Amino acid sequence: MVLSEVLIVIPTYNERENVEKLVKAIIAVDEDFNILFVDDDSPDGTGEIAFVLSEKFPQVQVLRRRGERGYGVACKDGFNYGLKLDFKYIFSMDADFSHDPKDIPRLLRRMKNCSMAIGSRYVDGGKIVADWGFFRRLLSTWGNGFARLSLGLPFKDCTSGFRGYRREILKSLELDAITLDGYAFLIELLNRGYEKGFAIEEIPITYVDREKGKSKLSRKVILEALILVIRLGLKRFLGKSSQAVHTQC
Ligand SMILES: Nc1nc2c(ncn2[C@@H]2O[C@H](COP(=O)(O)OP(=O)(O)O)[C@@H](O)[C@H]2O)c(=O)[nH]1
Ligand SMILES: [Mg+2]
Repeated sequence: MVLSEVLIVIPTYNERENVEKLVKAIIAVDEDFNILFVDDDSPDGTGEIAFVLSEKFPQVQVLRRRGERGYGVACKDGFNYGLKLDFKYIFSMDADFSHDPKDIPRLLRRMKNCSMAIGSRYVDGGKIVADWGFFRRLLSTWGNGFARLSLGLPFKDCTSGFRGYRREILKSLELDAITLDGYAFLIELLNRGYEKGFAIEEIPITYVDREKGKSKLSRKVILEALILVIRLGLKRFLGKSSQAVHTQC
């Protein structure tokens, strides 16, 4: 481990072709960034490769989880690790180069004035460079629009996994109570942070589709996010209408 304030949490599942290149790319940006791979016992040996990298680079640590799978839980374990070791700034990013390590300093600079910085594909200046089919594009844009409207969130990209958090916000979000996975995990964290009044900013990024390996996006992940948004949306709506009844009385 190197002495610094920044930890970058990278959940991995079957990313053997990406991890070494990613470590080198992050270190090229700033050799003081610490990197934590949280691997769920990937069958393709990503965990072993990450472990070898951790012996070669003092910046790299590995959390190998056995018998459990999930993007959300992996991030949560990574965040708890960062909190325990007193990191001031904790990032999450994907292992597949969809998120550019060169953007980290830009997010970090903005975090001097806010508690969470979201690498956003949907604000002005942000974009997606991907050969996504109709369904994936629809899912991302409509999914984000639906989450925004239904939860009343003033953010354009609620499902970006490229984020920087100050330790204070992670500490106050009661991470252990969140059991959701995938996009639902990301939406839930954002919603909690917003409800608690933390300053959250979106910073434009260019999201590039992965070149190596496969997406783990599953129907279960999509369904879970949909159910969460409907549940929280209904809660918000019912809360508002009962407030209106009280005001009328
Ligand atoms: N530890 C862990 N990481 C995961 C899991 N599923 C996905 N990931 C990682 O989370 C990141 C985003 O996943 P990805 O498949 O690229 O999702 P997509 O970008 O929505 O298509 C990548 O770094 C994956 O390796 C999982 O079950 N466990
Ligand atoms: Mg990806």
